Amino acid sequence: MEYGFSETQVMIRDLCRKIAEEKIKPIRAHYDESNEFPREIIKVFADADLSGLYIEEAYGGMGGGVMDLSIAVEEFSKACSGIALSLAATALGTFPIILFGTPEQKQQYLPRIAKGQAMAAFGLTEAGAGSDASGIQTTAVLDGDHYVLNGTKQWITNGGEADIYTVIAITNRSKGPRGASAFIVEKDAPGFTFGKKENKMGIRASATRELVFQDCRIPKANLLSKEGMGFIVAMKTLDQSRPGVAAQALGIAAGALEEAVRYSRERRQFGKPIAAFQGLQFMLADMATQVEAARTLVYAAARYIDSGAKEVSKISAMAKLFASDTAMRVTTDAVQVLGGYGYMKEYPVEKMMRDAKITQIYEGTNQIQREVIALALIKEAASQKK
Ligand code: COS
Repeated sequence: MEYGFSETQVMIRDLCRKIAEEKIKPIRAHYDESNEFPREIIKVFADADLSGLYIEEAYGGMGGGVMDLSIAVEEFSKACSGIALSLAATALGTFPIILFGTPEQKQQYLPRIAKGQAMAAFGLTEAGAGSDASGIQTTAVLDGDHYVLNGTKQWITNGGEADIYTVIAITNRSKGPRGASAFIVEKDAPGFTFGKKENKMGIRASATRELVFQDCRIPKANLLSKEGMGFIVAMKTLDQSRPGVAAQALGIAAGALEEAVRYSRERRQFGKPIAAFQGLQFMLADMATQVEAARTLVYAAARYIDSGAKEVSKISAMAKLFASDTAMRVTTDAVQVLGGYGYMKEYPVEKMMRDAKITQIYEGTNQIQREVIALALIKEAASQKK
């Protein structure tokens, strides 16, 4: 199926599929095992002109949107979602600049990201502030021409590897969520260091680190939008980025389905391929139907965002919720189809099952997604009554 792709999107899909097959599949087990960051593949993305898929052409990008990014993330995630995440997490760190940056800020940062010369990351979460994003403690205090940041961000994807960080910090605690502000912090800013690298269950090719700010001085010009807009910057960014997590989950599920179908045609028991047994056929049929339903919702969300629609929180959260729950179910079933072999590291489905789990957790747990969806429903109903 072509899913109504434009010619460019078909090209992006085919190119990413080729890279996934030829460059990612052969190395995925190594990076999963070693917990190292796959620098070599970042260069492949850049050389293939894929780093700036979602960045305006005026800033050196390809001028696509969330849909083009989702196509790439899906294809790469079929092979390895940890490796694909370096691209998606750079997009997460770049969206605040795309959405809220001044022309000067865009000119300063976007071309480097678009050309693959710089990676980005997004710093919101802290040890005590996960779902409760407005509970962050990191502070930013204006001192002459600089802001001075103090605090620690936790579990930051691309941490230590990225060159450009968008960071949410409190500038006026008495104002609650309206007291947060968003900043661009470069890796070499004085007072900015990195904490321990996490040892994770899945997506192990992805770097997850703490960001530590100790009297970190950044130019005043690195404030994004206005003081007090940090929470809104964060929420709008997540609205834009959640389809990327959904695309990652979709890719994982689709990759696991491919493995399950292939194996069930090869594996023989009781004198015939296990694909000939109806119990297994029903499992494969359910898995495929769930993958297709997730794909439809992910593409709908991405296209809706790209259309310039204003209220995108609901569909974005729905896509993330549905695709990630699908990834968990489908990968678990894929392990079941492969049986004892599925549980072994020689086959990729056990890794896919481990990788799937995080998609139900990060960029807002699926409990938070349900809250976002319900709040949007209530808001819509209230506005219809007026
Ligand atoms: N777009 C624009 N504005 C938004 C918004 C959005 N998507 N979501 C919330 N806001 C606004 C609200 O309208 C409100 O504005 P006012 O101050 O004018 O009333 C303000 O932001 C505060 O919103 P709210 O009261 O709903 O904030 P809560 O603290 O209750 O938080 C949730 C809402 C739970 C939805 C939010 O904290 C969240 O998404 N948490 C998960 C964070 C997350 O995804 N973390 C993962 C790590 S980041 S990779």
